[in-house]
Amino acid sequence: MTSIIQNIVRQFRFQGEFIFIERFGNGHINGTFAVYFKTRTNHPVRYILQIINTNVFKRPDQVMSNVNEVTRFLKAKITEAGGDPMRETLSPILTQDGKLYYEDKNGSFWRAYTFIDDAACYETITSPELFYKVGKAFGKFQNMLADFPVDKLYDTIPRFHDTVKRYEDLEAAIAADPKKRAASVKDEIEFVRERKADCGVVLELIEKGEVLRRVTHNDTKLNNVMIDNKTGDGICVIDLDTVMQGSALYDFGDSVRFGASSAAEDEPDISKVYMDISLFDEYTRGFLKEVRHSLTQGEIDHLAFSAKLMTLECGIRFLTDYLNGDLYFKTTRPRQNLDRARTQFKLVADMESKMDKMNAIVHRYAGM
Ligand code: ADP
Ligand code: GN1
Ligand code: MG
Repeated sequence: MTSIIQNIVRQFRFQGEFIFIERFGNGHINGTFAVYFKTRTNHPVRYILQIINTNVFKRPDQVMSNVNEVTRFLKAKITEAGGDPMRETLSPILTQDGKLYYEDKNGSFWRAYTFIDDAACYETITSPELFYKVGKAFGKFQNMLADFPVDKLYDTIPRFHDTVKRYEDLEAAIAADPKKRAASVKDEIEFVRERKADCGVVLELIEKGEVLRRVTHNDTKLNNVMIDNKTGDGICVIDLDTVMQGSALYDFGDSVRFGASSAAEDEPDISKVYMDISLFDEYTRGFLKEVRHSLTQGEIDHLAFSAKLMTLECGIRFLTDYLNGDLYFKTTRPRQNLDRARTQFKLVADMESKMDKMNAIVHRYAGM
């Protein structure tokens, strides 16, 4: 272990004697490590150690304040319901001086969590039942936060799901074209421009009060929920960095975007990519089982549309990042962001052709 990492590990109140550290998980934003310790019982214990991406999160102190408030609130709710507060939400490990994060000499911000054991994050859906359970987990998460005092939350990424702004950011990247890539993605740009009118739909509904502002997760990707190895239930919603005021539509839509796809988010062969309607059905069943009583008619009527909108928005973000030279999302190969954008646009087109079916499914489960 290099002395740099050694120094960072020493800053946190981990139990036991350090054994080793390894890179962990597949998030696109933060740097995640598992750190292993030997304890007196000789049973190794591991923790999650993360370097917060300050290119994405300009105020890591505010991110950690949100995480602290939200996890404390959730722990009380989980305990009240007879659950396990150490397993059903994140538990930050404090630094030696009792802080939620450590700032190192280079100005990097580190934080740590207990490791949720006997559970796993999935990168693809392995059975329809799994996606039903993921839907339930995110629905339950929204319910538990329904009475969270929203004024305690910072906007960790302002206008995060403002699709109109995302569209404008894309136009700005096309105009600046710093890597001279715009000419090679004319079809993708055209695809987005044809859908400009879609971008403001949910924002307008929020303005009109037909869709409510709620405390939501805002990044409801499949690998942001931990699945219990024994029961197969969605045991713990993680990656709480973007929990802030949002819409139920964002959480529903973003889950469908990732989990109902037939292929990986960066699949280069888009002929393999489509939206699996049976997986859409499963997720909708799980999510609405938890939240259908609290949703407005305006929300129910736009759930299917939101799956398309969140997919379009994410595609716009990947394309923008590709044009800007891959500065935001982690990449492991050239053109990965372009491949990601293309899969999203293929999904959007597929959802457009299935929109009637998707709406019928939503209304069936909403009316149960
Ligand atoms: P990112 O913002 O980069 O997506 P995440 O907080 O989602 O970072 O963490 C990345 C991955 O690390 C997750 O997808 C999950 O596999 C793993 N992970 C994060 N927190 C925990 C935890 N407390 N216990 C076990 N695994 C975790
Ligand atoms: C990022 O952090 P991660 O990998 O869970 C991104 C999401 C995107 C997603 C696309 C803070 O999620 O908004 O939808 O990648 N998170 C942030 O896979 O920008
Ligand atoms: Mg994540």
